Amino acid sequence: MALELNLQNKELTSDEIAKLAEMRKVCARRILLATSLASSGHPGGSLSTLDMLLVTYGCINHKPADSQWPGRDRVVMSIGHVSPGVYAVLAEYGYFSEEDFLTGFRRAGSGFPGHVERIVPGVEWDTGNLGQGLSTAVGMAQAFKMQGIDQKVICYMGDGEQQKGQISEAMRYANKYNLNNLIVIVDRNHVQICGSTEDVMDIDVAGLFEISGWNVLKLDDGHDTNKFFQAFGRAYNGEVAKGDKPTLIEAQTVMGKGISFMENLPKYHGSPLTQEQLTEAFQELGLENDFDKWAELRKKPVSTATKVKHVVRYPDIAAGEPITYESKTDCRSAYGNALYSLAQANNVEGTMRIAGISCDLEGSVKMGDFRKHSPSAFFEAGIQEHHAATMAAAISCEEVACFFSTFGVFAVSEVYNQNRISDINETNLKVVATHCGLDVGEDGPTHQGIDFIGLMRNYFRFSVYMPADPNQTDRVIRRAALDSGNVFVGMGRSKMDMVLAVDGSPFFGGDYRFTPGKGDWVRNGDAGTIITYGSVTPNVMAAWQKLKDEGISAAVLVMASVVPVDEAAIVEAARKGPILTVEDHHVDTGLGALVAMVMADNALATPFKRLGVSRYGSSGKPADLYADQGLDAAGIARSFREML
Ligand SMILES: Cc1ncc(C[n+]2csc(CCOP(=O)(O)OP(=O)(O)O)c2C)c(N)n1
Repeated sequence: MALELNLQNKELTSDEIAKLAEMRKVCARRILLATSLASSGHPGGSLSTLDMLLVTYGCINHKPADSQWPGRDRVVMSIGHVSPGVYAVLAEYGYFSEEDFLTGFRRAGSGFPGHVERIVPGVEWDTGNLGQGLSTAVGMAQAFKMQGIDQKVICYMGDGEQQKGQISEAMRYANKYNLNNLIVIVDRNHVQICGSTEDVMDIDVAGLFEISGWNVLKLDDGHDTNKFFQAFGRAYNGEVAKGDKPTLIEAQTVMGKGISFMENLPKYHGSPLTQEQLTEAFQELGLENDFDKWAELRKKPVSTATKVKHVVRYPDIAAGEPITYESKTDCRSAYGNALYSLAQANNVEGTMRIAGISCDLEGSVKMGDFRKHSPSAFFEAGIQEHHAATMAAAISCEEVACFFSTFGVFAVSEVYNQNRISDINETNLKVVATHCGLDVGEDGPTHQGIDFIGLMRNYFRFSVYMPADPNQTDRVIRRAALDSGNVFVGMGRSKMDMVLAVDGSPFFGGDYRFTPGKGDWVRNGDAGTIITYGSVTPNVMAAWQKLKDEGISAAVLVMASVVPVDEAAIVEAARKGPILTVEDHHVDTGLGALVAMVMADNALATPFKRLGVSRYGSSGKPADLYADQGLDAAGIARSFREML
């Protein structure tokens, strides 16, 4: 390895300082070349973080030849835009070659994207949307604590970035849960895109961390490798005032450090140098400008040889014994009971495999029994959903099945971009949202999430399950825990009747097992099919009975697996006859839209009607809200008749 620094030493030796200075020069050249070759990218912040990054990788536990060695410390680059600096340093430590980086940077399909991504050996998280990286680092640190693992997490952040509110959420959380295995380094260069941080939006960075309970180490020169080494060593070794708390190193730096005409200019946050400027910069570094040689090499087809598939460890989960409910109950309680049962089957102090996170709604989302059983795996994040969603996703990549629960509106639309970044990072998050749809009732339209399917379908790696009753909820939750990958499970608030088979037994009870991508034919019939899921299923069953009493025999297809959807079952229904979709969701962006798409894709035409929420609901009893939008049994039966 290029350099190994011993954190037991009080300071760097003069040889180490000289070596770091040499490495800086090599890396500064790479940063400038890469951005000029790509005609884009972020040289300024790369040069301001450079010295600290070089020392950090010299100090931490890692194995460049085995970039995903499980025992490694984690470095999360919340400032994903300083990718040139990160790649330059990782190349210096032997993760890949300089040629790989310089010929690939920012080229389509290459292994070196514009913002750091985990396809690059040594990168831990795809970032770029500022303000989320600390929550990711907190999640990793929390997962290590929960499992008794002694590894550190280091998070690099910008000073402009500190303006994001999610960071305050993460700060408070890390303090509350005593994450003393977490070190944050803020690159305090006082510059962001549109000017100085003081002009754009002034923030007392250290003060904010301080009042949130952190240790704060202020460094007057983040380019002084010896000073940074000492501060980093204190933080890493816990030689700080509050040994049980996380530590911030606020390091004063210079944007564009080392190239006289770049220093302190916002322009160079995101502008590469021209050819002439590059020559001038290289003269300052005492180097030749070999731009042309590299530009020639970049004409070769792009190489993908360095790309890695990031391995996330998902635990083997025991599903426990399914519970069958006979009498009216709510899906929320079935979720809470299933989660408790999963904790009993999987959580042993020291190897906790199921974690739960709520945002001041533990009682409403029924996580109480889980918390009592596994207090060290339950995390109350407060009303800080942005942080909680990101943190939960990071925990889910550390051999833990992590359940994040809150109301539908707060679990999906509130944190849409956080979940999107988790989706990009191929996490194993389990979002279980209660209080979806008009079924929320009296709390009114601000609380009635009716857009979750449309939003979730924008992601490429989220399954979406909407169980039809508490028995199906029990089986859906157990299945979600078994499978790796991102899963959303949505449910309403009210108590409901079980869906019964024709013989009167619970359809989803006993031996029923939920299979992703499979619909369930709950009733057969030849007049047409009602396709439904979730809270309105009892109304559909009542409508089925009404129609039957009138001599109309409808089939009922329950589509709890909305993503992936059971295309074959939809095609079968369309071939049989008319289709009515019924859902407690925006009528244009839910299951109805999906069924229409499947029919169009398969060139199938049949009488077809979509029933759903066609305007914001009001505040009132769910039954009245359903009747108001034609989603009660009478309305569903009427629509079916009209369609025929
Ligand atoms: C949420 C979000 N908003 C806006 C941006 C666009 N953006 C990228 S970098 C940046 C400025 C960051 O400033 P700072 O943290 O000081 O980084 P530095 O300029 O020092 O590299 C902005 C606004 C973004 N990436 N994410």
